[in-house]
Amino acid sequence: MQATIPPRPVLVTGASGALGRRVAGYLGARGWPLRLTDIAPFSEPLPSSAAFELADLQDGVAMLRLAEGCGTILHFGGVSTEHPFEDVIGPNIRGAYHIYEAARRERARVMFASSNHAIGFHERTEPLDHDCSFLPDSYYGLSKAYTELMGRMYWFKHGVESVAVRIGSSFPEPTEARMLATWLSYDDLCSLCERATLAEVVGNCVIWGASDNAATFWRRDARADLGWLPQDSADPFAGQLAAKTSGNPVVERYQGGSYAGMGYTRSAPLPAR
Ligand code: 15L
Repeated sequence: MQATIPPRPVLVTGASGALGRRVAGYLGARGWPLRLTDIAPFSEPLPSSAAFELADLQDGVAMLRLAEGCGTILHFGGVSTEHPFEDVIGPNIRGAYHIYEAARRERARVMFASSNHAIGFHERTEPLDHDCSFLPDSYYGLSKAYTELMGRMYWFKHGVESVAVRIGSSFPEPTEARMLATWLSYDDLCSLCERATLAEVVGNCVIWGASDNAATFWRRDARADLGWLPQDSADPFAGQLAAKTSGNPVVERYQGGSYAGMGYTRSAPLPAR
């Protein structure tokens, strides 16, 4: 069967990171015209349909130029773990603004690599739908929540479509008990990026970025509109990982796990919700 190739190039930010590289390799192997960018060099052979340019998300002019003619921006760039506020704000907030401005100018769609840390202070016992309240567990999670809101503003004000993927834990395989709920396989991530690009209409929607895990914290989202169904599951790892917990009650209580526990100074725990 002939692979579907999007009519306009796809810009991938954060292309040199662990997830960006995977996605670039997967889409490049399908012959998609790709523009890859990152502040770090691309360490793997470049797909033949791809061009790479070193650039900083904080350089708005560079982002406008890179996005020229693109139909979709897969936005993986920025800091991808918890950092001091001052280190997060430039790449993740100013950077996201440059991406949405570029999308507005090009009438492009954005797939934003958001994170479970935008809602990480929800309890693990509380199943969430896509329209749950933001409850960030870190400066990093706050930047993800803010960028999701930015996407909402650009949709209402400018008609820029975006898919915010609240990625759980995307690694080669799950490595601890929490990931029995949050794990997203690389293959499921890549097929999600493909569907987020090819789906006819996405509006402004949220997807829980997790594989088909029985232990999930998450329920309803817009995956049916995208035509995306995860194929992998953390379930086969349950036997070996179920007992692999942190022993820290804050970390074990909240969906964001260790991010909720980082720098935690509250003296008395909040009552259960
Ligand atoms: C994330 O957002 C991080 O990028 C990743 O390194 C993991 O910490 C992941 O969340 C997770 O929650 O497991």
